[in-house]
Amino acid sequence: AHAWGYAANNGPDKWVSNFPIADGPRQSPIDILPGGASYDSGLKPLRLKYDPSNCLEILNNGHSFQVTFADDSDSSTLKEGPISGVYRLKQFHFHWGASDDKGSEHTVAGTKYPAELHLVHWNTKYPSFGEAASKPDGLAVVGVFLKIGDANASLQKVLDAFNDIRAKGKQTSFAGFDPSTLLPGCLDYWTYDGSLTTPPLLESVTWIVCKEPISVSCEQMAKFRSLLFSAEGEPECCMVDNYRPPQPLKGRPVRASFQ
Ligand code: BO1
Ligand code: ZN
Repeated sequence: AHAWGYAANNGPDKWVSNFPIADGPRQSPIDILPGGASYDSGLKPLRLKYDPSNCLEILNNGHSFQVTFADDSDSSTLKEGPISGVYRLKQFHFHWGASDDKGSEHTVAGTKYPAELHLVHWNTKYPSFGEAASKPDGLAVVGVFLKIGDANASLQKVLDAFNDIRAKGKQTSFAGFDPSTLLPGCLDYWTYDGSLTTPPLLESVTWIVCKEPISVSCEQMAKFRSLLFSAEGEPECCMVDNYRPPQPLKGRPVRASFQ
């Protein structure tokens, strides 16, 4: 059996053979139809508290790159919004396209953004990320769209580490980064119950998708595409189009925190 990926022979259409939950009732991402989302006045503002000293390393995992955080205390957390209790930040990563006309996982009335940031948190009512990842209320992922515009100075700090993580399996220390600097000015959001967007596709994610995109320059988007899916010594394969397309909503409600 071959490992999952984003190529024709192992991409999103093939995942169901090894991960039958790919056809499950609460899969992600989805196409968000703003007119189909209901404003819920009971949805609270997000409370994000991130400690830059929890930021540890940056890793090319062969599917994306991720920035990993120490999650052994409640110092970097997400509270309120649509969730109850305390969720800890574990990592953030991105999905992007081969060109600027595609790359996001969620879409808004069919509109694709060039990339999407995911800040991944786990519910501390469970003992670890691994245990939380299989529970219906185990994870909360904040999604932020990237659009082409002004260069993003905060994102540039991340991109400047890419020389050291070009190939799959490479990692390097990445200390002192504050992920709140990647958030849009307005934290209005849509929320729905969904899944991990990569195998194992577990149906454990409360999705919180910000309405407002952040800006990134086309030169910065080009830098994402300089990473490799491949490991050192293998034929070079650019890391692009590492997104899953929208999945059937199957009657799930999508709520908006804003009118
Ligand atoms: S996503 O935010 O839905 N794209 C997403 C997809 C997959 C994971 C996380 C978020 N996977 C998990 C892995 C674990 C790993 C964890 C934290 O990410 O299944 O093995 O420990 O990095
Ligand atoms: Zn993701």
